[in-house]
Amino acid sequence: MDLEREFERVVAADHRIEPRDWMPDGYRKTLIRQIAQHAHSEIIGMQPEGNWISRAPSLRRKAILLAKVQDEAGHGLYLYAATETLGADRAELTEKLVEGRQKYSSIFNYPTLTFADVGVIGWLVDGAAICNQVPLCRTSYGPYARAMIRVCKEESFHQRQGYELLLTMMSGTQQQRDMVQEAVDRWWWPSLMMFGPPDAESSNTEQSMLWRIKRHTNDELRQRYVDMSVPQADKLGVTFPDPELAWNADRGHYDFGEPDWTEFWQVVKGEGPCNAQRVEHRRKAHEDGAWVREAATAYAAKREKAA
Ligand code: BYC
Repeated sequence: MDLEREFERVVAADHRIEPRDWMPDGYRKTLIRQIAQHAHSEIIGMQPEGNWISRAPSLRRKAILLAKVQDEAGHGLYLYAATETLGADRAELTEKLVEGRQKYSSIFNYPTLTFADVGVIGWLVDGAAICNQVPLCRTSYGPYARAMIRVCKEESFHQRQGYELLLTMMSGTQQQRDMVQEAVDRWWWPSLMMFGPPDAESSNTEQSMLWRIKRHTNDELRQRYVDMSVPQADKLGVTFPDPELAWNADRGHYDFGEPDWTEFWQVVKGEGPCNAQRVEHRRKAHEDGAWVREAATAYAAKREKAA
């Protein structure tokens, strides 16, 4: 009982819960679920952009994209390490991912059809990620909060590279401008879905807010993201495919239309355009990497024996 009170006191005081502190089982389980989903998203998220590394239009763009995709791998690793501080087993989490028993972000189940998608992912997808993850730097679990600080720094760099790529394309030919607009049209609604279902349908938000794992609701963050993105779109010279998007002076926010939640749940259930392909690719990469894991384990064992 004292332990529970101490846990509540630490959370209420906005201090951090650390790995060896007592925590309720539900808190541990929710964290493992959210952080694992986040880690899987970073790792699966390498695929849509990785698809363009070999076809980047210049050496500069190739080097930038390679570095960005590598950063996402790094984010996945910090996050898997954070789940390990909660007692999760990394290999088990990967198994759950490839068997479709654990989720990853819906956004990565859409295809990247043109090079403009690389810019739009940087701008809109990393932009949504930042909006969602900056508050997570104050999440109540210490290792997750600290991982988020570094991740957010890198994500903001990613967002700027995406925006810079798009600014370059927008000052090019009409065909390039059309490519950018077409990519924005495809990614806008899926990027709004990244924040999760509407608050009324979000099964975890209430408890996660009480535990200060989440600091804002899904709808609050979605609104913040729309408000942040509209001026950026204006500056870039593109529009969002939403006839209901309009400034509401009374609310001091943009009004916007409802994402297609039927599509969202289909994608979450595994029926999006690229779900099967993404998971299969991850499964194969994991299998192909077995010899590296075996060699690393054998090397570590040999060093331990020698020491
Ligand atoms: N996609 O109760 P809710 C990145 C699930 S990586 C799929 O609101 P919660 C990046 C949810 O899991 C982006 N599933 O859930 C990487 C729950 O199902 P379960 C990833 C979704 O957890 C590379 C159910 O729906 N970012 O940015 O309170 C390159 C009900 O939802 C989604 C993170 O993971 C979705 N979009 O809130 C570039 C951030 N939304 O588990 C960029 C950390 C919801 O009960 N995560 N679901 O079966 C979070 O902040 C929260 O987990 C969410 C969802 C806001 C995503």
